Amino acid sequence: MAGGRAGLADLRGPRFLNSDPGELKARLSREAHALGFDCIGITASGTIEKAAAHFLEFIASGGHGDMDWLAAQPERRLDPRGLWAEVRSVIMLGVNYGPDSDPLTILQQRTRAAISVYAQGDDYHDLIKKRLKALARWLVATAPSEVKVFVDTAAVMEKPLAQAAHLGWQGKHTNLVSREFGSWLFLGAIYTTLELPRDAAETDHCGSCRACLDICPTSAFPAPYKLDARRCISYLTIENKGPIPQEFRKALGNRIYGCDDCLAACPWNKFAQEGREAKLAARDELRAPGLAELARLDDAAFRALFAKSPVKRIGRDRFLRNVLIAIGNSGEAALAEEARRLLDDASPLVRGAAVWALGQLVSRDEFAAMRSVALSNESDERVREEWRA
Ligand code: B12
Ligand code: SF4
Ligand code: SF4
Repeated sequence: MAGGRAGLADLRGPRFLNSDPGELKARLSREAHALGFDCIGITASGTIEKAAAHFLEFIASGGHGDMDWLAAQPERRLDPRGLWAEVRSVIMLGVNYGPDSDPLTILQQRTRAAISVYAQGDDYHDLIKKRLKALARWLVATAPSEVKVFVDTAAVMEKPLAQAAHLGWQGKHTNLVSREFGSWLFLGAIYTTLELPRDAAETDHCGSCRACLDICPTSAFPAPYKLDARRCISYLTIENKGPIPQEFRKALGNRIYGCDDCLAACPWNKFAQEGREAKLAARDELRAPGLAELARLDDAAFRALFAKSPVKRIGRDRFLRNVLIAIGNSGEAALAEEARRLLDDASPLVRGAAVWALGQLVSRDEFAAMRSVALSNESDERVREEWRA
């Protein structure tokens, strides 16, 4: 008997909701906010055709650099149905990670490291995925359907879909800008087989502004709304596996993981609010860590310091490569000692960056003396090139 009653209740709930998708949407929004999302909007397949054409141009121009995964199977990315034929609605969600201070201030402290805002707290992927799954579970229980959740890593064009769902617009720096949260939103998506009421796409509010384009230290924007990822410090310090190309080393300054300059320059940030999620807030030890301390991290210490942080994914060697470029840019002769010690590191990537850093900090004569000794011991061709350069 009890079982019968429960069955009846299950049927009534979804039936009622299915007959009133507007009510379901309102409840979904309340549930999303309760779970910690700061904004939500709904769109569908077939709403990002223009973005799809631009995406193909971007890939054809080679702007994705070594990110082959971005170019692979474009049909999955260009339209949500390419990834999942049954999808009817796309629920886009945002989490505000607005910083509590100006991220550009640290760039003046040349003996300290600038880690981009998004990476000073816990990894947003883990946090948002959990919330997306919780919201998707609620949706399935409330209105029987099938769902898939995505954050960052899948073949989903999150920014154009977020614009189509009214969360914001893709600014000239190519990221989504929100009237409420400025540039500081992480995005996530739920694909569902439900037909839900759609929001109207947001329109562009950049106007004649070009603050983000002008501030970029590596001139990574060939034109407004277009990024050449190969020139972007975020790509160079995170995605790029090899040495940092010579032409960008000085421009990196003390940015050792990602870059926030174009985001921070946006005037729409005046409406931004500090993020409310403690796990995403900056850890004190990652706000302005000393370059000398970072240069001494071995593999175990690196993994301990960056446990739960997105920084851990680049591994100790790539991280030290970045730290050494920042040491070379520090203008602080005392830091030459850290670079000198790393000339013997097991990783050629680290040794090569140490050579460049020393070249910036010691006299020509001192460098020449070290070179003649080093070249007789160094077998890695790329490191030998660094000495000769
Ligand atoms: C690949 C990638 C990168 C690459 C390439 C960045 C890029 N702009 O594409 C690199 C490593 C450089 C990168 C850096 C960063 N990333 Co990233 N990245 C991604 C990822 C995985 C895919 C993005 C993508 O599809 N790129 C391909 C290009 C073609 O897409 P696009 O920028 O949208 O290109 C559009 C414009 O060029 C425009 N366009 C082209 N021509 C024209 C012409 C006209 C006239 C117009 C109007 C438009 C136009 O149309 C294109 C299609 O929409 C997404 C997650 C996801 N799955 O979507 C996160 C994502 C975009 N990244 C994110 C973040 C936070 C960052 C960084 C801020 C991190 C940091 N602090 O270092 C930087 C920002 C750098 C920047 N200015 O973009 C967030 C952005 C959130 C937001 N509010 O927008 C995302 C959405 C991850 C997430 N889930 O939150 N990223
Ligand atoms: S993240 Fe930095 S390097 Fe990349 S486009 Fe923006 S300002 Fe330029
Ligand atoms: S800085 Fe200006 S041009 Fe760039 S995204 Fe913001 S409003 Fe648009």
